[in-house]
Amino acid sequence: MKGLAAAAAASALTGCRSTGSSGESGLDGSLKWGKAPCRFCGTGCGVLVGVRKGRIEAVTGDPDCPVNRGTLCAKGYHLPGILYGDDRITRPLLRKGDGYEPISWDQAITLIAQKYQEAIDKHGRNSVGIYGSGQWTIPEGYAALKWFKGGLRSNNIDPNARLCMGSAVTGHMTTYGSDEPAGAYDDIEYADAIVLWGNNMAEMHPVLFNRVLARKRQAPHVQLIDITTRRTPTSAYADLVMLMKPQGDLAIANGIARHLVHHSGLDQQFVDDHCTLRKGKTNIGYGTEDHFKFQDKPEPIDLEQYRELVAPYTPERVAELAGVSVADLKTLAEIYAAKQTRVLSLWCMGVNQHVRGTWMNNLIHGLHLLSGKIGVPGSTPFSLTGQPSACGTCREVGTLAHGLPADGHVKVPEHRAKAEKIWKVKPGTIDPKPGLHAMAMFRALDRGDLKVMWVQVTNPFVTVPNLRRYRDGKKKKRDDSFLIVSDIYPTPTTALADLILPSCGWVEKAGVFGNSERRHQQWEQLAKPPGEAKPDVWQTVAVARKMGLTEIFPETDSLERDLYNEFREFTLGVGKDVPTYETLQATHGGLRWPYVDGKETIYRYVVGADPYAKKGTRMDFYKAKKTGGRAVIWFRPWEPAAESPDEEYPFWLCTGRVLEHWHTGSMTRRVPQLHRAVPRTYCEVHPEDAQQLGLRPGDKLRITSRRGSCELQASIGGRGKPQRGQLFVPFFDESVAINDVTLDAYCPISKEPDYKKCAVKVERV
Ligand SMILES: Nc1nc2c(c(=O)[nH]1)N[C@H]1C(S)=C(S)[C@@H](COP(=O)(O)OP(=O)(O)OC[C@H]3O[C@@H](n4cnc5c(=O)[nH]c(N)nc54)[C@H](O)[C@@H]3O)O[C@H]1N2
Ligand SMILES: Nc1nc2c(c(=O)[nH]1)N[C@H]1C(S)=C(S)[C@@H](COP(=O)(O)OP(=O)(O)OC[C@H]3O[C@@H](n4cnc5c(=O)[nH]c(N)nc54)[C@H](O)[C@@H]3O)O[C@H]1N2
Ligand code: SF4
Ligand SMILES: [Mo]
Repeated sequence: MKGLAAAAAASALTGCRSTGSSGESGLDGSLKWGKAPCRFCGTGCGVLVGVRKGRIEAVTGDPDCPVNRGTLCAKGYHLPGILYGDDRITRPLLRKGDGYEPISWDQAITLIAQKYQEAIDKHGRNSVGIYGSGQWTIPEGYAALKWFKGGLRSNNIDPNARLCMGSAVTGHMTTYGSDEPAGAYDDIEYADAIVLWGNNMAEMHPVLFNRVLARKRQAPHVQLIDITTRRTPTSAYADLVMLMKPQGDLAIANGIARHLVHHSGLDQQFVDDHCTLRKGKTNIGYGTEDHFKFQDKPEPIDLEQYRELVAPYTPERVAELAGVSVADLKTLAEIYAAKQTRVLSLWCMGVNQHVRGTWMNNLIHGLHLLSGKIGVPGSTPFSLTGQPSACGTCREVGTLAHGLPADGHVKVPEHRAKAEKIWKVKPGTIDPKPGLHAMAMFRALDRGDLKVMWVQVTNPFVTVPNLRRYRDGKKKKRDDSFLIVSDIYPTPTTALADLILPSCGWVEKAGVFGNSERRHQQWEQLAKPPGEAKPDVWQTVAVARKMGLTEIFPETDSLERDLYNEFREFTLGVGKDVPTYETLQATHGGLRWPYVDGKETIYRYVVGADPYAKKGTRMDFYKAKKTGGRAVIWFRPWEPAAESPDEEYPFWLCTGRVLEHWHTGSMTRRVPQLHRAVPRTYCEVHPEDAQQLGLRPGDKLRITSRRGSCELQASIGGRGKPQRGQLFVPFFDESVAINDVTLDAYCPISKEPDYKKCAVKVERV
């Protein structure tokens, strides 16, 4: 595989580098090269794609992309295979009895328009919804947002990124007044210590993890700390592995904060110059009830009050709450306290998929603000993104129930007015009330309140928690319910659809993605789609136009270019300036915003590095308008998980992923090499628990929670090693509905569910 890639790389250099943008489609029979970002994880590796006669023959890492500098991970090298499974959906399919019949695109578009209009006429604009994705391209997400909020006047648009980056968004917004990180991947190359707060980087962000390992090789003093509930392949590279109890992170972070303000490490000058302190509500609930509502109430506090609030988090108490040793805690606290040590904190789903996810995000940012470890190369809190464009499409475009582009919120009159002006719709068009967030949308579907729903580039009937409720909800016979699903393959979600639409995948269409470090990358259509497959953006716009919204979606020769450039208008002058589509077309490896005067920004908010940062000594938190340009250090306490093991359900269940597969496996399980590598899911069990349960590797076991159960094989001493009393199951295998077992409790602030913690029992089958 690697040899093939190296050969491809050699020819790619001449075939693509010189053109600066994509090659041609290779229709004349020669191999033509084009550029694209990888369509998997939020790392955002640049890929060179070799196409002959409209079919991808080779891929290689783009040596000109600063993210990956020519490398790829196993999934990246198998990108072509994900498009060439033998059961691609090639025609629109309408449910007829128990089966489906093919219909034309014209019939499909007319039917969707009619279904949406009927539901709106009969039940109001809140009876319809669209559920999208962090795998949407920016033009796809922007079109859906504009159609819904500017056209249908409904705010019921939310993406799967709610299940993933929701807490990162609320974490950034409540800390800095603007979403997305201050730092960039460049920080890796300057860090003295890299602290992972609950992420398995070796498997989930492998190419970025390579950069971490390279940094360690170049500078052997660099420490890697893995705070985790389970030993993962990442742990093998760590200098210190802190195995903690689930939910123990809240205690650990407070313990370090206590050390900083009671002992050493507080950067008083930085806090005085750039920060302000707050506490919020406590005992905030878990969102398990329908119609759950929560509004935080920030209260200003001073440093003395903060000191008192964190005082109870003594090393002994933290050790008890988190199950870690006092000695390890001290080591970690001293890393954050040491004046000269540059610390990079990284995190992903362990922190975000958390019933106190916003709090955990606030706490990690807080450690860096208290110690002044931000805005210096190598020192920064950096939230890793899951999907390729959760940042670009969901967070920057604002395809969230409350969102508008560039940090906009439907509640804010000026944000609505700006959108109405750019969209050229009547003032007052946008509904000021946020719509249904992801979990609320699925609950509304179950209750029958949501009549028409379109699902694009996501597979929710595998991936939402407490799945049985929502699957059964969709199966209830209702004459007025209509589910549309756009996908490239049949999935458990298309199996529930009333209408299935064939989509173009990855480079079968043009697009733009935005990765974890604010980098936008554009690509052209390079390969031929199968059958009648159409880009998702085309599908959305066709329906909008059919519903009479031709003024907001005028005819054009490039939807992608026009929609992207229109989205760009929102970003200009507000510190989120993205380049034009044309600039991105001519650039290899993308550019990071704010992009001003032809220059990208690596270190956001840093005076001298960010063109918007003008005031202040070192940093200028110019987006924190509500707090007078000061970043917020939050006091957030430890609170228990929504559900903890008890006598009846004595185990913790954690769920997640493996290196070879992407989420529900719809794509990677169709690549024979990846499928063979990990053909079925499994349940990791600690050897001593296994012995007590009478389980040997490969034995069948049943996991049961208060919500559901499933059967799968035991893995003992495999790739990941859970602690005693804990289990781990990857969710890539659609034949095992592990989400029937998980709990739909969520962070009351971000509404992101906690897939990492629920109580289960296990038995041998
Ligand atoms: N190969 C591959 N790569 C991917 C993906 C994929 O499907 N396959 N998906 C991408 C996406 S969308 C995402 S979101 C990311 C996910 O990337 P990660 O978050 O790295 O991976 P997960 O397997 O979801 O989560 C595993 C981590 O959760 C931590 N954890 C469990 N409980 C707790 C807790 O109580 N507190 C804390 N702090 N941590 C806890 C564990 O320690 C473990 O390290 O991966 C991205 N990359
Ligand atoms: N138990 C458990 N559940 C989880 C999580 C967990 O850790 N544990 N993590 C959550 C997180 S972080 C995430 S991000 C979600 C991910 O959850 P999903 O988004 O539901 O999972 P994917 O498999 O990525 O679904 C993407 C779908 O889009 C299809 N597709 C691919 N390309 C295209 C295209 O160009 N157009 C269209 N229309 N379709 C396309 C694929 O075939 C696939 O069916 O899962 C969440 N669910
Ligand atoms: S690290 Fe992520 S973006 Fe890079 S090749 Fe692998 S899956 Fe693709
Ligand atoms: Mo994710």
